[in-house]
Amino acid sequence: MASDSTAPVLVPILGDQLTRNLASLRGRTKDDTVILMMEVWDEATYVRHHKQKIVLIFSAMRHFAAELEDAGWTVDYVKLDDEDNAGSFTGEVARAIERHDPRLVSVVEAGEWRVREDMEQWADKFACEVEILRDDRFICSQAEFDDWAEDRDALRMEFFYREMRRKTELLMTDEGKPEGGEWNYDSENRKPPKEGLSAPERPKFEPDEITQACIALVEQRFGDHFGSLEKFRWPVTRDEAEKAADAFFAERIEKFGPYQDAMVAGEDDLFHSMLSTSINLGLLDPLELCQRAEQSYEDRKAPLNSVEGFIRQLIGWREYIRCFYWHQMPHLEKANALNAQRGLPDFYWTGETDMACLADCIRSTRDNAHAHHIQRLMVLGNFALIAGINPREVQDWYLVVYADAYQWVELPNVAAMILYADGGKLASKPYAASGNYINKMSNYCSDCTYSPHKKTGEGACPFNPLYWHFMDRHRDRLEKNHRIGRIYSTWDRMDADKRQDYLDSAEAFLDTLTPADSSWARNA
Ligand code: FAD
Ligand code: DLZ
Ligand code: SF4
Repeated sequence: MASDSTAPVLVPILGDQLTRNLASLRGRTKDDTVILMMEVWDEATYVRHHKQKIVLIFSAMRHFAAELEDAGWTVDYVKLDDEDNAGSFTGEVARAIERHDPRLVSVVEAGEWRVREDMEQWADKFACEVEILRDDRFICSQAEFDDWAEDRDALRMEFFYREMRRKTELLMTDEGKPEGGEWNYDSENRKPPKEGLSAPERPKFEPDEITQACIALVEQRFGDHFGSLEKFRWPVTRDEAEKAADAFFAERIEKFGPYQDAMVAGEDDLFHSMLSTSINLGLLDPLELCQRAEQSYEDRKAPLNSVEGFIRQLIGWREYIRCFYWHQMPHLEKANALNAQRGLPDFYWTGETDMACLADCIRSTRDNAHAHHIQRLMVLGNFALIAGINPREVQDWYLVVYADAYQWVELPNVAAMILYADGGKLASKPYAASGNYINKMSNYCSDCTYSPHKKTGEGACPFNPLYWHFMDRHRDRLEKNHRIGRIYSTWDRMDADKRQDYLDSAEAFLDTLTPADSSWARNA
């Protein structure tokens, strides 16, 4: 161990910590700091990430390292193909300690359980002091959340969100009341798409030399992973991410609110911000984005339902989901309250299905490593829920396919929000819906082999019988739920033949599903 006070401080920066405002960098001086960034095999392969996700992370890391070096920092950057690459964060930090003989390793806590567990061993493993700092890019600390959650059976986002509004003073009047009188304008976020609804195209960033090198690396080393690289246009630097944010605030936030739940075939972005990849990497600060949104409202450039809706996603859902993850881990990963055991259908990977809604969402996922929230929730997620797909396979799929996916944000959304696998700690009811919902909120059904109006038998939208099959098989649990229990009186009013028809149609459809090979998601 270096006792010498002139020895440097080693600051490892992980792939989703790409900001100069990181707690481990603040207050450090350039001449006694070595920044360590590592492309490692373990991270690139713990699931078989979408190709765009690996390119995005490596390219953003390489750009950030170059930006730091230009600003005069010493950066020790380990590339995936470096000969002696140790393959893991722990292995690379050990090698860097040998190279630099630091007096201290100062790192910001990892966002994921898997990595944080390893990190917590560093102090014992290394003959060098190690400090693990809180990730203060998030507004709510875990201690604050745990306090709030204590003695509550159900952890509803809505009440947490009000606390965050008070804490940040976003959209609050001088009297401490919510702007406009209501905390939440969700009921104004559900406008169905009108004919021909389309949004201005978001800025697309052509791959520069660094990104092209990452594309070549990924084609060579991960060429058989899911997804296409052809449409890779994600922001990979802070400048690009800021341009993407500028375009959102200039052109799309106005309609973000009303059309938040709308879906249009081939319109992959609609009025969504498309900023999650940049926010999660650390290229954009969520609080600053919320302040910009609030400014749009004050400048009368966007209505309250859009601005409140956007702010709710960030200081409400995003913050809440992260704290919920740490509050519920590690058991959340194994939760399966509904005992769902069916394998993930192979069409989630191939996109080959006659169901037009699913086919479009999977196409967008393959082409862009992205699908917007309502597609993830009410099409892809709803199907997995009502068809009874086992949570582990659904979790793997979502973690693989989205460029913004890290376990801390993916897992609560999948296990708790879409699959109700936590038994209702997060969601007050399962988000189960029939074809009627998708028909109302999208134009998918007009181009589908199935009819949303047909309830059972040949040509019926599979969501219709699956919905009742789901409700029937979970009656014991759901009948007691005050938000969904009333549906059973509709079921009971149907004559017995009709009910049997639904159940038979659902069974017949489920029999047609081919389970996917697990090698899509994980290496053997
Ligand atoms: P917008 O619609 O413009 O929303 C603004 C921002 O709010 C997003 O950028 C995001 O940072 C935040 N946000 C919105 N909803 C959520 C939410 N439910 N949880 C956390 N943050 C939210 N988001 C991820 O970042 N990574 C994931 O792995 C991820 N997995 C999801 C899985 C499922 C099953 C579901 C239902 C949602 C998931 N989400 C995930 C949340 C949401 O779908 C994406 O954040 C959003 O689609 C990103 O696109 P956008 O930036 O255009 O979002
Ligand atoms: C997702 C990912 C991938 C694919 N590769 C790397 C990598 O090589 N180096 C790195 O620092 N981070 C990578 N990441 C993001 C990490 O998985 C993420 O920073 C942590 O796991 C969060 O806990
Ligand atoms: Fe999807 Fe059913 Fe509509 Fe087809 S009819 S697009 S399967 S909801």
